[in-house]
Amino acid sequence: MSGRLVVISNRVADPRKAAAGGLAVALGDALNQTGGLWFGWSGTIVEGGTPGEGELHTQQAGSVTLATVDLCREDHDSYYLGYSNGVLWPVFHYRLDLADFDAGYISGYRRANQMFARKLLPLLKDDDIIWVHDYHLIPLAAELRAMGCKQRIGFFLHIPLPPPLILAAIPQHEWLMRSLFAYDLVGLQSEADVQHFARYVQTEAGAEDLGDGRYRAFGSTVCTRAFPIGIDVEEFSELTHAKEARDTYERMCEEYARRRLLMGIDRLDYSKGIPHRVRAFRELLAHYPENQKSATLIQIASPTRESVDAYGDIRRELESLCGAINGDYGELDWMPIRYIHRTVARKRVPGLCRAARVGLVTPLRDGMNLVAKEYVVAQDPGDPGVLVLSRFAGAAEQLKEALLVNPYDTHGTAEAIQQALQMSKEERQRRHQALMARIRAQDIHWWRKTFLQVLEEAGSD
Ligand code: ADQ
Repeated sequence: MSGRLVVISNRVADPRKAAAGGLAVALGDALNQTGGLWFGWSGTIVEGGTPGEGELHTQQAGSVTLATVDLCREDHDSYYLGYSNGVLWPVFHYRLDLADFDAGYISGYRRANQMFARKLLPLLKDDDIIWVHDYHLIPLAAELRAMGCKQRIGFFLHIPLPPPLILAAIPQHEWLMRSLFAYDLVGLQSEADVQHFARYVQTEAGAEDLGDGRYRAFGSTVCTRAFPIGIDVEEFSELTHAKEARDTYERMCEEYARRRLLMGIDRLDYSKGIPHRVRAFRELLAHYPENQKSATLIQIASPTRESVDAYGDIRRELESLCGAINGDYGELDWMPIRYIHRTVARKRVPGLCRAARVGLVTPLRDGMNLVAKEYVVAQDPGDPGVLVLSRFAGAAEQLKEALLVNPYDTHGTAEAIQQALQMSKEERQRRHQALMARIRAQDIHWWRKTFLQVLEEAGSD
């Protein structure tokens, strides 16, 4: 890469810390190589602060500079809770019913993006390459350009881009999509997302298709491509064989020696389809009673965005559903569902995955879904478990050897789980091998390198 890398995302992680996770580590690698800058919200909310104002903090993490800005309560509530997580997140996940189009939010979203641009601009160098992440920051490049920023700027959307008619329900849809044309490159998770982008700009904005993913509209040209995000396969394999994961695996095997484990691990988000999954498990018990007393579903759901109403609703729904199933089917020595509302230490996740005969990854809609890839990597290649994957996860475009399901179809999902539980070892091995090859070929390092390479080329037109 010719210039310094500048990463901008809503939250910033110290890449030196182990708990930072795959994305922070992968971006941290690239930032370290170029002595880069990572910029975002500090996580601090200032009560009674002035809207559009926030203190800038800088900190050195090895050769990487971490620069973060505080948000006042009003900006946090409208930019983060209101517009990002109350409008963009639900609509981009096709949930118009959950969107709260309160007119007040958009001004806070713009104000926070303008402030980020204002604070970032003096920190930039002429040959920097800027990489903006996710739906919180869609208008950031347009704000930077309005302030005279000429550097190459790329954007990656971690969540799905919905079809044009769904997008058009957002009152500011045209402004949002126009904002994307201030970037040199817009990266999306899947080919389906790229098609939605192309259809939107052609039908709603009369864009000209210049070929090779390039579109001209709103007086600018942008390049759009799919860059399916991967995981750090080496790091996750090492984690799988480290002490904490091995201990977890052994404890699970001991505890559930007479059972077959099914596992789900997600943030407790309505996009993840957890109640649908639990209903499919109930259907499995009802329809294939041989699984009663033998199959146990462990569902770990970490608390997330609890001050947004829809998240309280899903929590209550799940608690009552799990309670009802355990009440109806449970025995003195067997509970069908173990529901745990907590974040599990990252080091233990591979051990849990490896102990599960079936990995249930059944979102109603998901940009990619990294749990699907983690589950596969954590398996014992000699005796692997089976991944049951929603066709509506971005990962389904790559992971074709999983058992693909429609999570809205409770009966169909139950049948797939039964098929997974009965699958021969040879078939499990064959599928696992093919999945591993795909996950390895497009890991997180491939994702980062490919995006940055295309961004450099896109900028040199
Ligand atoms: P998320 O919606 O957060 O990410 P996902 O891709 O599944 O979803 O990543 C979640 C990560 O958190 C995984 O590494 C997983 O192991 C971990 N995790 C989840 N629940 C946990 C729990 N209870 N305890 C411990 N760890 C837990 C968004 C998009 C996705 C996209 C990613 C990356 O919504 O579609 O794949 O960004 O682009």
